Order: sequence, then C-alpha cells, then structure tokens
Amino acid sequence: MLTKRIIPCLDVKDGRVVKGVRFEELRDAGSILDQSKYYNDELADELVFLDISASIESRKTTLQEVLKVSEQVFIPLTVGGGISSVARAREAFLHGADKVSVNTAAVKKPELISELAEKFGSQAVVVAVDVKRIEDHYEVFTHSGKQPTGIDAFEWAEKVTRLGAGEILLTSMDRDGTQSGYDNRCLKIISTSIGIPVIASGGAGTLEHLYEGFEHGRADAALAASIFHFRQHTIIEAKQYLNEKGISVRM
Ligand code: 0VR
Repeated sequence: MLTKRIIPCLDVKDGRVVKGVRFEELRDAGSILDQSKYYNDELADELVFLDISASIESRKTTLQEVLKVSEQVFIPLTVGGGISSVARAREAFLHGADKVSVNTAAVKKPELISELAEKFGSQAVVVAVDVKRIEDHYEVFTHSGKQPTGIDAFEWAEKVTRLGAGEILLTSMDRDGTQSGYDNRCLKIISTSIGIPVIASGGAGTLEHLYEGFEHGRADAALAASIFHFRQHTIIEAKQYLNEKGISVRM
C-alpha cells in the first residue's frame, strides 16, 4: 500500500489562520507562522496554505506570508486562493510554494490546468474541488463556496484529470468544520474512478474519521484543520493510531 499522507490546512484571512463551519462563521485559529512551525515539527507530511481573503490587494501580503512559512517549513507546501494564471502560479513558486491549488480559475478556464501542468509539471498542480451534496449527486462550487456552478463533481474530476491535474483536493462543504467525518461516499466514487491521487477534505473530527477516509473513502491523503488547529489530536497521535490500524504512514 502506498504511504498515506496527513495534511493540515491553514485557511488564511487577514494575516491569521481561521477556521469556520461549512465555510461560514470564521473564527481565529492562531498565528500562521506558529501553526506552520508546529505542523512541520509535528511530522505533518505536507501543508496547505489557503488564502481565503476576498480582497485583491491582499495578494502581495499573502505572498510575503507564504515566503516566511516556506523559510521554516521543510515539507511540501501547497498554496491556494486566487491562483488564476501561470504568472500568479509562478509568483507562488518564487515565494516558496512547491505546489499550487486552483479552483475558481480552473472552472472558468479549464485549459489553465494544462497550461500549469505543461509549465510546472502535473505534480505541482492540485485542483481543489469544493462540492455540496444535492440529493444523490454532488455539485461543484467556486468563489469560496459561494457560487454554484451546476457542474457534476464526478464529471469535473474526470475532466481535470484529462487536463493534466496532478491530484484533486476534494472538499465537502457540507462536512467542512462539522467534525462529523469525511463524505466517504463522494470520496470513494471519485477516488476509484480517476487515476490521480485524491486528498480528502472537510469534516475530520476523530482519528477514526481519518481511518475511514482511507479505508472507506479510498483517499490517498487526509487533509484536516479543526481537529489539529485546536489540538484535539496531534499528528503524531493520528499516525500512531493509523499505523496500528494497518494504514501505511510516514513515522
Ligand atoms: P476541517 O473540516 O476543519 O478539517 O476543514 C478542512 C477544510 O475543509 C478547510 O480547511 C478548508 O479547505 C475549507 N475551505 C474556503 C474554506 C473555508 C472557508 C472559506 C473558504 C475555501 O474557499 O476553500
């Protein structure tokens, strides 16, 4: 079995880590640098830095924050939020990102995925797919969960794979911040139908949830925020638990 990854996610707004429930009611979740250093030292496999600030002028500030994080974090750093062109992606790489995550811009201009893959390699391109369950299917949302697209998540996942995405970051908006567990039904359908890694996101609240994301959701990696930001569990505890359950993790 390939080693599974545990990936903390820093949702960043106005210079602080924040954490909400279903993308709403954002509350402070600490200092960007403190959390980044903590996760780097705590055996996280990767780190996601997601700029959810609405303002455009925050971009330069955000890049400076990314640079500071990259100077003290020595695990792969994925940067997302407002990446809308090759030029913006290059800025992120020049400030220390190892990968970029695109969502809204990819839905608007799907060929951006191929442009990024051709320029930087597929391994550097994560496509974030935020979904809401609508009866028995899942709809893709953009603009930080505010804009329904009418696009079916499964069709979109297959399309972004064809376009050259290196992996998919699949966030359940229904589960985000609820600590009720990942949407393993959605995860499993997508993970078993496309040939690139899928990162589970949204809902992790217990160590069992992380295990279920791998075992039932067939995810290749587990992203989490709430469970780790507020120190309900450490990443080392999570890895010890998963290792005992037979999941291959980097110790
Ligand atoms: P937990 O359920 O706390 O583990 O959340 C993991 C993950 O869903 C969040 O860190 C993050 O990806 C949610 N995303 C966005 C957002 C949250 C607030 C506002 C916007 C966005 O655009 O992705």
